[in-house]
Amino acid sequence: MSRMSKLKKLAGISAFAFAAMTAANSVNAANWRYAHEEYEGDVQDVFAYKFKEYIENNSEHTLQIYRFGELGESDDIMEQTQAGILNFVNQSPGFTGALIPEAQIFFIPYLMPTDMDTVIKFFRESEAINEDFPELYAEKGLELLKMYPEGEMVVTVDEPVTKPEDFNNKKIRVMTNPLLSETYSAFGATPTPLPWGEVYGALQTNMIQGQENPIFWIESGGLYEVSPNLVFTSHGWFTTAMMANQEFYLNLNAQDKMLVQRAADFAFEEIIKHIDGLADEALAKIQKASDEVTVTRLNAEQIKAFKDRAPQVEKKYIEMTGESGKELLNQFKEDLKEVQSK
Ligand code: 6CS
Repeated sequence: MSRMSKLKKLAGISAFAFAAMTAANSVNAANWRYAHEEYEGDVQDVFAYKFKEYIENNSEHTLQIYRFGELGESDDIMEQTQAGILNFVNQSPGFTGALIPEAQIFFIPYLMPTDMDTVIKFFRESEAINEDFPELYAEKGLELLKMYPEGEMVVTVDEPVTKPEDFNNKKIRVMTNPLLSETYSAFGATPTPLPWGEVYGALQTNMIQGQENPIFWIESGGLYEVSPNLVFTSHGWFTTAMMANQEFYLNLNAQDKMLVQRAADFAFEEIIKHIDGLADEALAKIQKASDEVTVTRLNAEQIKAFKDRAPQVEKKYIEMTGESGKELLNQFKEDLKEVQSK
């Protein structure tokens, strides 16, 4: 056989092999389903679309994303994920706290630092976040892929608040975990747990007089229109978590498991860039859109009055979570100390 015909034959074989591989890949190609709790362009949506971009650029798989309301409330998408109807879900500890009590740790006020670089470092390096939480989620049939911060919590109220007494007789909406209710009781308010879908209407009809959320969400959800007094209390960060149905994840082959992990790492890095400066931009948009909005940044002395009430919430957290919660809290504090000392 001439050299040329040998080459042609080889090329034919490899073209055949390539076609066979591609066919095999497309036979194995799946359309995965992923739901989150937010709207187009919000932080969880950016995360989901970056995850999709990585998956689709690096495999034959495709990802179908469902935003808030398309499949129900946060609790509905979690149920659908646990049942295996959805493959991936982004649910915030604000709601997961009812299922995994330890996830309420994020609602112990003044536990998290306020400085964004320290917060990000903590999420990257913390043993509690990266080793202990995955075990707790696994007990509920969930493969935790990433926990990430969305922004500092800001309270919006019908009148500016500077001390706990100002919260008296005010119903403040909280996400549906019992510890967050304890926090607002400790702050002097009457906590009112509500799913997200009911918040705007409840503020508009004065059924509640306030709520807490990161600034980007106060802007994108138009909350400032019905709750115009923004109070920066420095008491915590809105944290969220992205995970997979564990049975689905464990049944993936090694290559796809790696793909999913890398896609989550990629989306995390992109989200860190995305949230940098986001709060300031959103505040500027709010101030441009409304003359009614007031901004109150509590000073150190005013913060102290709220912070002094944090130990009673920490005590409640330990009562609610027992030994496992106590261990997690110790690890959490150790990790925070480590990142803060660097
Ligand atoms: O307050 C809430 O319920 C919503 N807040 C944010 C920032 N994301 C989703 C969540 O449902």
